[in-house]
Amino acid sequence: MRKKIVFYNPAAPYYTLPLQFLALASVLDPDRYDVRIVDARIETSVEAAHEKVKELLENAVCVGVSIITGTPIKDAIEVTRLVKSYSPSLPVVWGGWHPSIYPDQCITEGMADYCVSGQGEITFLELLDAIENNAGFDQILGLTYMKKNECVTNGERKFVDINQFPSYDFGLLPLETYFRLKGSRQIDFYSSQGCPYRCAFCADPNVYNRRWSGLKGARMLNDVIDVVRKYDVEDVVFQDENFFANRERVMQFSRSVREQGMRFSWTATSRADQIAPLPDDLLAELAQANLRKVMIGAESGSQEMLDFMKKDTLTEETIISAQNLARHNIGASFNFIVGFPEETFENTLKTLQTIKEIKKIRGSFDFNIFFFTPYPGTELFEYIVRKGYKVPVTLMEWSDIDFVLYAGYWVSAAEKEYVDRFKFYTKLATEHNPRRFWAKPLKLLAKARTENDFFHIPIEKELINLIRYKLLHEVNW
Ligand code: B12
Ligand code: SF4
Repeated sequence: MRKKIVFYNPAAPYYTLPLQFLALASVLDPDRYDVRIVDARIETSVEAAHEKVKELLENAVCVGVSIITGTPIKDAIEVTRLVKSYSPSLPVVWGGWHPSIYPDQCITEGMADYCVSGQGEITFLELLDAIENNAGFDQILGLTYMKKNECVTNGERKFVDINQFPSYDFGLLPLETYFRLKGSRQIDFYSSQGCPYRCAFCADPNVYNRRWSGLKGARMLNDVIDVVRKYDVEDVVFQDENFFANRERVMQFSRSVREQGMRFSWTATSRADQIAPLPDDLLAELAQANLRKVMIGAESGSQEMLDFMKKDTLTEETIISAQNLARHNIGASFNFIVGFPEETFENTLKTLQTIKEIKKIRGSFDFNIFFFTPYPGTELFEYIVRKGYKVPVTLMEWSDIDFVLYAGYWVSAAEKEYVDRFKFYTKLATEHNPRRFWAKPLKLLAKARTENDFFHIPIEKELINLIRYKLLHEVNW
């Protein structure tokens, strides 16, 4: 009889497909294991998600929980407690970005029995074998566990080329439910793992040691086409750390998509120094292959800050990227980070200026501004610890951080407010929603404000905040 593997994705307000479980399931023998995925994000409540887990515990080999740093940790702890209270001897395995960096903490404070660091496929497979056969765990690389009351971490696992792993089975997920929640027949896809760059604010260089591997052109195309056809998918979002890391691979994919007459649109992650040097024929090729949007980690409009965070890009490249994409009618979303300790307000203003320039190039280009968060396992985390700044220490402290709204305590309230108002008015000024014709006067006012950098007395912002919380939510400021 097949044994159950129960995977749990902690609660969060997003509907991205839990690709990590499809990756782990891809290496498991389906004749031997019955993989069940409970995603608290698509359940009616966290309680309902926990109830589902409870019902699945019988005949399970283990429960696997995936965790990124921040609020998902809280639910991970709760579900682990729940499993322990109903099936005390059933192993609970934690994996993902937070356990990769702090495996000991996740075991000693989070009650996990095992933690898997980094790429999880082979480690998890070997762990299952060891659990089922009552074998030892010392040889399983990438694993942390309790041995005779001591938390031990085995050696690091070598990064495996992802072409060696089988294709994902998207049938393991209730895709129609995700489509309904996402509002379109959109899937997320993972075509490469890791990243060769060294950005000091990012955990990737630590978790994957700057290694990168991507599905080869033909395999990638087949896998994507397979899922697109099978589930009538209209849009594919490549959630790779760095989709454009290998230009030849991307161009091969684009050419094949066009040649095969595929109609789905797609979105992918990139860097300014990957898009800026693209010649017009390649940009045209991408546009013809229905590249809908590129998500660019632009990070800053100040060269000083880009150098500080080791982004290894130039501010001009951000602008050239925007011009390139606009010329070929490809959408874009630019991510920025401000509020580093010791970042001057002048540098923050340079970032806001860059956003204004991007918006002038194409009003519909989107942007996000995040306040710097000292992610664990990053070079800048070590830096700010050395500088004496206070950072989260315990697992519970890490779980208290809401990254989306977080601003370090070193950012003054006035600076935070200025950036928030800039974000609000710039988005409102360039928002295009024909249904909201009544918002036109507000838009005009916002335009005047952004053009003159005048964000005092934000009555409209307060009003919208107060009266139309829903509207605010829709516009996604
Ligand atoms: C999609 C995505 C999102 C989605 C949802 C993420 C999610 N899973 O919940 C959205 C858009 C909502 C999002 C939001 C954010 N995200 Co995000 N996101 C991603 C992204 C691009 C893809 C995730 C993915 O599907 N990967 C594909 C799978 C196959 O890879 P994987 O998750 O790493 O899984 C492998 C291993 O980690 C391991 N594994 C994972 N889980 C498990 C579980 C078990 C049991 C085992 C054994 C192994 C295992 O095995 C897998 C196969 O090898 C990643 C970057 C990336 N490419 O991974 C960033 C990433 C996870 N996000 C990150 C961040 C920082 C954020 C934000 C804070 C951004 C922001 N400033 O707002 C927010 C807030 C999240 C929150 N706290 O709630 C960081 C996490 C850093 C950290 N320390 O946790 C990442 C790594 C980006 C980065 N390079 O910095 N994100
Ligand atoms: S921020 Fe992006 S480019 Fe930089 S190391 Fe992380 S994944 Fe790579």
